[in-house]
Amino acid sequence: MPYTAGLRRVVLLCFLAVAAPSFCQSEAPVNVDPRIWIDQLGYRPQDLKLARFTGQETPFALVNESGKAVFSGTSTVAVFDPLSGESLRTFDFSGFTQAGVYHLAIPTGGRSPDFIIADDVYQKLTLASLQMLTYQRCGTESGSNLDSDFYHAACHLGKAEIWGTSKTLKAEGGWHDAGDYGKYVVPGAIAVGHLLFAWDLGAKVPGLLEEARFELEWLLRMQDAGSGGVYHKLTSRSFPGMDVSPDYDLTTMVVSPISYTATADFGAVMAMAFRIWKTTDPSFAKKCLAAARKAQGWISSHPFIPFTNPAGITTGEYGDSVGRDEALWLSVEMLRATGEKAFATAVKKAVDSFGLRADSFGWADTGMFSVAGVLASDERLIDASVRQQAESVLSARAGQLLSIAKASPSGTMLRASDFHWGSNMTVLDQAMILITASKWKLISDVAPVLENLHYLLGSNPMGVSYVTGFGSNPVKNPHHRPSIAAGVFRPIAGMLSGGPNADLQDSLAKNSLVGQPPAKAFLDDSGSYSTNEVAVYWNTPLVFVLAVLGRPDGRL
Ligand code: G3I
Ligand code: 9MR
Ligand code: ZN
Repeated sequence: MPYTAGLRRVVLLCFLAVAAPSFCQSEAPVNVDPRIWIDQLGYRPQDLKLARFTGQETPFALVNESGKAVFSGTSTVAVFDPLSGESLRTFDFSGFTQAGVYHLAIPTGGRSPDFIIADDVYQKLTLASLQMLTYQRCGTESGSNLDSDFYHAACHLGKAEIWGTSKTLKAEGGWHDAGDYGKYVVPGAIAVGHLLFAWDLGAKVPGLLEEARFELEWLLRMQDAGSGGVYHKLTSRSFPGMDVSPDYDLTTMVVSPISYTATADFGAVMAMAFRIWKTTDPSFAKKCLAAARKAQGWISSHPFIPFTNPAGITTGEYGDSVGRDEALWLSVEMLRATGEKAFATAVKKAVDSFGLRADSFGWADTGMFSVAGVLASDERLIDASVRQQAESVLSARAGQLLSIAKASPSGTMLRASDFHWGSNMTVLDQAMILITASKWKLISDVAPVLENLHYLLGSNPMGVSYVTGFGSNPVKNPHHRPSIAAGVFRPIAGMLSGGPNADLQDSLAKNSLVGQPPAKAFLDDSGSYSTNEVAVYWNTPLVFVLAVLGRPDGRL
């Protein structure tokens, strides 16, 4: 029988009269309804607060800890969601803004898990997502401030062979990349770039600069003193076993040859580091700028050649078929650091040749770093046409993302074509793009930033929070050697899983995810590295978004 307005009101009143007493639950909720998708951490009071529902039309109530229904409404019309293959309705409880612990309930007795409404709902997660980097530190024993269940002694000490030579360099330092113990300059520099960009935007999270500096100090050791070129990575020849803790990985470490993209990314973040430390630590800042200049010198005198693994090395490649985006980013950051006309000329020449691309803050396509850098540059230095192009490409990209979100029943900016390896970074990359556009007043609507965050924290068809240790149903089995080797049957907290990957790129995914809708192509299994690994440069965009959200005024 179709709901009429009057019938609906009767049902709602009956439901509210009955609902409250039955929600005086002290024990953990037993009737959690998986059809209700929510941010399992919660919501900020003044933000849009929408839950998704895959069932039939229904009234709903927002119920407080004492079981009292404090807000009510009715689900919206169902809209098909191509990401999940479900028809989604929405429970809109945005009108309620009082801080507290709540859950959503529907007349059938189903309910959501508890969640929080509070201004600081993401504060603990912000610090934990940054602390993931501390857990990834190489060369030091895990600190007393970390969870003792994951204690390890200092790892990867001694010398690493430089491939193809008889030379060596110190193996320790920097962050282990991900679920493996390799250290890779390209993603490591990108991760530092995310942190320093957040700092540039006024997100002064305690410990953020210290963490970035730990990686920068290792990056400095990866530069060849003679040529200024930067070695691509420092890894074992092949990946160690999944049950090997960092301090028990005694395989020989090998430094892979210098690469164009490693050198350019290295130079860009060294130039950023000069700007950020020039008043607080001038000697470190000068060291970074000198290294950036040497990297620039190498880039200017070498053609782009894509990096491929050298013989005998089978660890992560981070290959890239295009190097001009990295070279442009380096020129932009050198201009910001030095104000020298030569770099303004280089930027204009590159932009006139192949334009600016508001593509991503990712490890392969770095165009958004250049767009953001151009917009932040001194207007007296940057060519007006370059700045205008940066505004234009970013406006177009942000407008496209907003249109996608507006049309999406999930409220996110995601499309079915976004679900590749590391899709959860894409979720955050889109948020970073919107935040950048908002910073330069190119857009005003930033609600999809929060919707993308809500997706990561539970409002998704898997019903999981993709951050370990956070939410009522967090990812539990990431592809992460330190967590597995610890043998405590839980992972280190605060790590973002790579997320659904419709390309089915590991054997478990190939065996069990065929035919799944893109946002369901996920396995919470430590063997599924193409859907469930973690990585420092997937966590740093999470730090960026949370840190910017957590700025004193709370505005984006
Ligand atoms: O974006 C394209 C898409 O347009 C195309 O349709 C699709 C077809 O397969 O490919 C997509 O590119 C994928 C790319 O990730 C997206 O970022 C590639 O297939 C995929 O192979 C590539 O995977 C990379 C993976 O290493 C394998 O090389 C991931 O980006 C990268 O994050 C991951 O990095 C690993 C390190 O090698 C080792 N340490 C762990 C780390 C995280 O898993
Ligand atoms: O653990 C490795 C992970 O960090 C990489 O992202 C992934 C893809 O390169 O490879 C993982 O290592 C697996 C290897 O590729 C195949 N044999 C099993 C290894 C552990 O799962
Ligand atoms: Zn190590």
